[in-house]
Amino acid sequence: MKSGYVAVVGRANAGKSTLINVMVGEKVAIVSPKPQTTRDRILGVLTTNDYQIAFIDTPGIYKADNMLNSVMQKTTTDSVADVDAVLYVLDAHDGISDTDRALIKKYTGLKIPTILALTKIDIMSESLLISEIKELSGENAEIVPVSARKNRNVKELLKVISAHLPEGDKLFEQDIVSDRSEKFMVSEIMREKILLKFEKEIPHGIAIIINKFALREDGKVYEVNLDIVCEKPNHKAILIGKGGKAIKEVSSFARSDMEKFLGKKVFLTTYVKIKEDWRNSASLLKELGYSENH
Ligand SMILES: Nc1nc2c(ncn2[C@@H]2O[C@H](COP(=O)(O)OP(=O)(O)OP(=O)(O)O)[C@@H](O)[C@H]2O)c(=O)[nH]1
Ligand SMILES: [Mg+2]
Repeated sequence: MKSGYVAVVGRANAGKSTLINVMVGEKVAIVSPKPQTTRDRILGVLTTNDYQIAFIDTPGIYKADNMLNSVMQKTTTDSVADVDAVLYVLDAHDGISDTDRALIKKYTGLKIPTILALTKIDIMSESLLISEIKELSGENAEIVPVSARKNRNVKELLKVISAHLPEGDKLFEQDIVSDRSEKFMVSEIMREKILLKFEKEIPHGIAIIINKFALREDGKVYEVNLDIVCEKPNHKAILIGKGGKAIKEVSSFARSDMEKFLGKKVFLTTYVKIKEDWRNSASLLKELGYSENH
């Protein structure tokens, strides 16, 4: 069989995590319309009779303007070392930017098979797609147009990726889909609901600390106790809302998704805490799990 690691890279918000979730067939990474949703390297594994692909989801390429961003960008750079193929995800409906051109040059120059997934074709014109394919046809890379949202041409993309992988044994057990713990996913679900509900800079300055993640003795209910860390007192006030309305609403959405994910009831307690400018503090980044070797 064929097996290997595939780094999934591209600009922030291109649709990398959505595409990985569809390819793997399970939600291994959170998704939102805001750039910089993914902060960590996350593995999503797809196993079939013919191949096993270990996708490495990465933080999207974005101008680093604080220490957290720099750590995220390093995570992405490091993720491309030693992979068997690179899947460059391009938001085709947004057009090819100079950043895309430079990044595609960089990855195709690495002498690793590179596949360009032109995604979001469900919301764009065919003529734009054709002109983009023409422009990219000179690159040393296979081009596959897809829609992750409408699950269009994803099987074709998997065929192309697997064809580029070396022959080898499975890297993971048959039933493994992610390298992340349930506790990590629970904290990510909380962050996803905040990304979806709140506007402007607030969601980007949020981190989650899980204080308790335990199954009650009856085996039916998970007790989850977490802190939502924000950067400023006015952010805390917005997160909590009038009479606690906002935090109640966002916690209720998160709880419902956590229950779906865990297959059990969840008893969720949330607190909002302030850690001033944590995105620029090396020690706080470490405490919050965003150190470089994370
Ligand atoms: N219409 C359409 N929207 C999509 C498609 N794929 C992703 N999206 C949307 O694009 C937005 C970004 O998706 P993500 O998967 O979070 O993008 P990402 O590249 O992982 O972003 P970062 O983690 O921030 O780098 C979300 O609102 C998705 O719903 C698609 O095929 N079609
Ligand atoms: Mg992502």
